Amino acid sequence: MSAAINHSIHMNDQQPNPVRVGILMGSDSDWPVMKAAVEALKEFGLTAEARVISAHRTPRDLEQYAGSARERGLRVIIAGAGGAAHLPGVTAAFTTLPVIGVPMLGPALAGMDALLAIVQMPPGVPVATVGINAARNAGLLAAQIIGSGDPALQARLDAFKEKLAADSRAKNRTLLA
Ligand code: RP5
Repeated sequence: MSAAINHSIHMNDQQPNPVRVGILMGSDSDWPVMKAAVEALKEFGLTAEARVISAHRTPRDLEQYAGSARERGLRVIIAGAGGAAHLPGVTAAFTTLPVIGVPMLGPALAGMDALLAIVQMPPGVPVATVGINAARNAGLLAAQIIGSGDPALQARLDAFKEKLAADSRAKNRTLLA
């Protein structure tokens, strides 16, 4: 293990609210969409770290990041990419942590290129794929994955679902008015 990773593990474990989710994106141009995942996680008191790492431009950095993620205390990785969109799949190749892929809306093919690239993983290397640009749902899914082993977080997720239902039912009152 490199000294940098060792230091990082130590620092993360010392934090009162350690980083549990890694948010990867192929470029900083993905950030305006991907920041919705960070915001969703914050609603549930979860801390994320965001990094620009590209499966094509910096593949060795990706191996290092994904390969050390579990040791550093991460529980889920969310990866957003557009176009050829190999980032989520290659991340999943280097870790057994759950990986959630966010297909980014691109200029050429309306995000269908990224959606199909991310969802069509080979047997044995799953990526949980959310909708095109659906970074908020990726953050919520990451919270639910972590919450499955955390009763306090589960209670917050239950309250969130109840509010979702109440807000939905309230729409009937507007229609009837
Ligand atoms: C993809 O290429 C990235 O995820 C991004 O969506 C896109 C363009 O990157 P930039 O040219 O903006 O750096 O791999």
